[in-house]
Amino acid sequence: MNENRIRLLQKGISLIGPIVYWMSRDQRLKDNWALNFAIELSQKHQQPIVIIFNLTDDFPVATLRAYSFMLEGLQEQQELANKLNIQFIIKIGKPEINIPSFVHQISASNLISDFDPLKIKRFWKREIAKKINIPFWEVDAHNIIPAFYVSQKQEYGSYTLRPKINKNLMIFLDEFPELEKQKNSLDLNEEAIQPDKILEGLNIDRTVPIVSEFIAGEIYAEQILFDFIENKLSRYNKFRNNPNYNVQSSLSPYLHFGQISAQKIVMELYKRNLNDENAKAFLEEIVVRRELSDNYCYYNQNYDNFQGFPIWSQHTLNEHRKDPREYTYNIEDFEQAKTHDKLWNSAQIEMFSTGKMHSYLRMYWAKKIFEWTVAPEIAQQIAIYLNDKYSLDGRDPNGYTGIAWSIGGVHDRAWFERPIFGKIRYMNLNGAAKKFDIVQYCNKYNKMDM
Ligand code: FAD
Ligand code: FO1
Repeated sequence: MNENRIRLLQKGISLIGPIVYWMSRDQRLKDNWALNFAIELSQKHQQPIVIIFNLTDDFPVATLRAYSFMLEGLQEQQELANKLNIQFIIKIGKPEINIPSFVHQISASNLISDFDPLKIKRFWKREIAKKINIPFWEVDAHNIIPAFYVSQKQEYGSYTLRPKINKNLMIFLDEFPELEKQKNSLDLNEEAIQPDKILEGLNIDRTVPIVSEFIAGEIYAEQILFDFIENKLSRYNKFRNNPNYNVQSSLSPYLHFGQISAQKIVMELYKRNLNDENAKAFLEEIVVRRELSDNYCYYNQNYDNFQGFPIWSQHTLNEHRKDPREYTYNIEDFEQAKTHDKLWNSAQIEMFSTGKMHSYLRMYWAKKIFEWTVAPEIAQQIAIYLNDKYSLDGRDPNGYTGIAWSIGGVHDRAWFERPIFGKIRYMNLNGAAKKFDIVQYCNKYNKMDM
């Protein structure tokens, strides 16, 4: 495998013992470079391999909707692991406590983690590194081109990252090795994952119900992928900004939880020689925009606050702080879709009831929260809170970056000046009405009671 996907977070002392893959972001066995690296080490050292997933209920805005989806996926992966003679165990609690104690308990020789730019993950890794003294590796199994390789700095926008991606893409579209039944195994008599039983014991927000629109797991993710390629991709470029057409892939919840690999998705398009404007538009999103979000979160620790915005944007937002607002709402008004704007309320209801809001409306939704709150900092926190609480694909670099784009012009350019927005790109009902039939969209959601 391409060595540039791997980096040693801490050298440590090499011992003889099992290889541990601490699975977190990339919650799948197939098409997972972190697991493939663990298998390489286990074969090289003739040692068994163990996968551990640490479940913590203090993940930001943790809800029943998110944890149920995630646990269904993990249950499916544990069944696959057992077929491959790989132990898959789940621990509940703080990773910075459970991972070091597990490493010591089984006298592991190597610890492998998957890459994630979020602050919470980097904190977990720093704390774990202090408590272990074996080689501690990190593998970017999420991005096609590893975030720590494709660029050494925060990129201005897709136009500066795209050439670096295009230059490297082909060498990182290498075939995934087939998963085989492992020879060595370690009998830890781990319990079978029972999602309902685990959920009962978690301290999570149960007011956000499970959604039926999305069935979790890798098998279902692949079905959605093939359905998208066969039945939607040919209309993607023309209708992707129209929420009345269902041509988006709906893959984001599966990508967020790592239940499907972005690289596999791209390779499926290449395999079919799909390179028309629809494929190009989709690749721009799933490769450039998605990896640009990881770049932003990795190189800008203020990815979730006003300080992360570019200077021009902070300047223009500060200049317009005092502009009068025709409407102002608080978080309850937004959460219950009680604004004066039927389109905005319908988008909120779509997210609340299905766990996923259409891309175009996400931009409109965040920009209007900014327009109808007294300060951009408050707007950003409300948008992050509601997006993370109700979106299945929430709590993700794409979300923090999408909200920073909408409110703080991150990866965007300055537009002509106007009240409240200053030079931040403006969106309104007229703009939306030019793109799609607003009444048709609102009728679909507004009758749903909140
Ligand atoms: P498709 O159009 O089928 O795209 C395929 C994949 O490409 C997506 O799954 C995603 O991985 C990637 N992608 C598409 N658009 C973007 C984008 N603008 N930025 C980065 N990656 C993109 N995406 C999330 O995954 N989680 C979020 O919480 C999230 N919050 C957002 C909030 C706001 C305010 C905005 C403007 C965008 C947000 N996005 C988020 C990005 C984008 O809207 C979603 O990725 C997309 O709607 C997911 O639906 P899909 O998979 O059907 O999209
Ligand atoms: N990752 C973990 O390693 N352990 C968890 O308990 C966990 C909970 C969780 C809940 C909701 C959610 O959206 C993500 C969650 N993640 C967890 C992280 C996830 O796997 C992704 O790594 C990040 O959210 C995306 O960067």
